[in-house]
Amino acid sequence: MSTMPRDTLKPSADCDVVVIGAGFAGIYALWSARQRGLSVRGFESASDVGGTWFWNAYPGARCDVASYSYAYFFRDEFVRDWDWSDVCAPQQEIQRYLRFVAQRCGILDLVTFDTRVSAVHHDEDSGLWTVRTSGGETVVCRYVVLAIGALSNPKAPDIDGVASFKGEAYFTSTWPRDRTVDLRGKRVGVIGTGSSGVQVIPEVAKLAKTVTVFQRTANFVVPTESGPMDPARVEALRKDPQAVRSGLRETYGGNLVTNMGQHRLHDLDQAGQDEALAQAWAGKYIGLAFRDAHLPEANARISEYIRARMQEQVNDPWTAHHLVPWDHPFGGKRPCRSDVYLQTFNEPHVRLIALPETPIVRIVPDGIETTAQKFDLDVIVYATGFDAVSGALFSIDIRGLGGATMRQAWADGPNNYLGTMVHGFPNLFLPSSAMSPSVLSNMATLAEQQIDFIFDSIDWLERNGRPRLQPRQASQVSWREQTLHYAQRRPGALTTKSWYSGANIPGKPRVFMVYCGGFKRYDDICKAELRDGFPGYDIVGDERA
Ligand code: N01
Repeated sequence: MSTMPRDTLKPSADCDVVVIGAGFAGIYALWSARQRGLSVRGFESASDVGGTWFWNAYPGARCDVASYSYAYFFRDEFVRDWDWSDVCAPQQEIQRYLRFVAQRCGILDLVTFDTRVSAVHHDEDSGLWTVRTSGGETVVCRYVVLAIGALSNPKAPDIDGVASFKGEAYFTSTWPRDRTVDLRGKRVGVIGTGSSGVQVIPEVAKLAKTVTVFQRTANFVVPTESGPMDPARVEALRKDPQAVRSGLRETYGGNLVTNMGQHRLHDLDQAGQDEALAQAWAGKYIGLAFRDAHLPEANARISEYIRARMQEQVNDPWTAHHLVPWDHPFGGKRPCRSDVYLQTFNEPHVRLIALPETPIVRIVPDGIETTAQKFDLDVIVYATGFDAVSGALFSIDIRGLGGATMRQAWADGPNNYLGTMVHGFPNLFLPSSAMSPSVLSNMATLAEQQIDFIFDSIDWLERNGRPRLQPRQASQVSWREQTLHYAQRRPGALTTKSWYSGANIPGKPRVFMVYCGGFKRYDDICKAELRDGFPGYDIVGDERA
């Protein structure tokens, strides 16, 4: 039997930080750790960096947030040395960009690729975390950054007979990257008409013999900003990237939008409203044009305007009517953006099936059966979305204080403070998670802001004798209330069925997951915590207490 004193039996850390995931947030986290003198390891389940931009390699995938601000700003060289080909950059280009940044930052060697993290367990005595991987490796560390993304766990299709299909089946969320999927001359069925479906369907239609689109819920589809980058705007960004970086955090959505919120619709007469709406539609910024877009009256007018513009683009009246969302207001869930989606339904080989009228009964070996007819198909494309936020989190066995699991902590839905930490899980950080500005902001700006907040917090802990930080229960309760408060002010947020509130997954607790109080307000609250010594947190082992 060992006679070693108890202290020497405690595990010691292999490194200061483990970062899980190498997308936008993970790459910046790895760089930040090293920059601040911390030792760091990274794990990534994919074979390369990119996160969402690695996996969602479906035809037509591109960013519908403008490249002017959907990029890193933490080093001037990334603004000055990278040329975007389009205001809405395609998926392959964004993935190349992320590799370029990772290479320039010298963080690729820190990451073990093709490796999934299976467990992350806290040891109360030592205050350390043990990270276990699918490759059988164990790493002990002080801090864990779970940069695993909000939309990284595909939703399993809840349709009978999925496994029985004998043709080819593809998910937009895990589209093959090692070969070209040949859809030429094939009969293709696409299930799902969210942002991914809206982008993939026009591309499928260019090649397939027939395209049958199975739509359960129509979505708002507004124009994209796609087109060449404006050299004057690029020049302005390059002049002082750090000023741009600070400026992004002063906005509502973390975006550089020059034409945002010029009017209040309410202040204009009917003719003035018509003109302002037409300008906003032609300028491709209708979602951001009006200061009172969040008020029910203005929102109803904007929704009505977009529905009319959508219907105009489709020749067949039945199809036009069914492609328009009548069940929710604009912004109630994430609007889709495309300049070609609606017109695709004017092609003779493209057909819309409205599932509320004729639901899918089952998938059969050679196609899809609805209550009205059987569709013979060679290929099924699932654009059926994600088990957002908690899906990816629960795929890892996470245990905090007292061995409590993250599943237990989130039994009633996501629960955290400032979107980044969970009570009972000290020194474990969750960028891009629930109850942050999330997808209602620019995710690139958010990644930099949250990673800065996380590493400023870690710096503070390192300077103060390495105590452990966890949010107070009361802070979580209040943060959930604040998130709900702002959601209540957003038309349709709490009444529309969407992944924002977990409503796309049967049985998932309904909690609105996006903080709609605006990026600036969010950033100010984070800064106040740092400035005031973390009043919303418990600091375990703080020698000053
Ligand atoms: O997923 P979704 P997504 N039977 O959940 C349908 C981001 N993104 O991958 O609405 C029939 O929006 C489902 O129908 P319903 C963006 O944040 C960004 O498209 O549940 N249909 C819906 O139509 C976005 O919000 C970009 O009735 C079924 C669709 O599948 C998020 O990713 C591009 C079904 C799923 O839509 C998710 O978008 C792409 C079933 N059993 C995505 N199950 C950018 O450009 C599901 N559906 C930045």
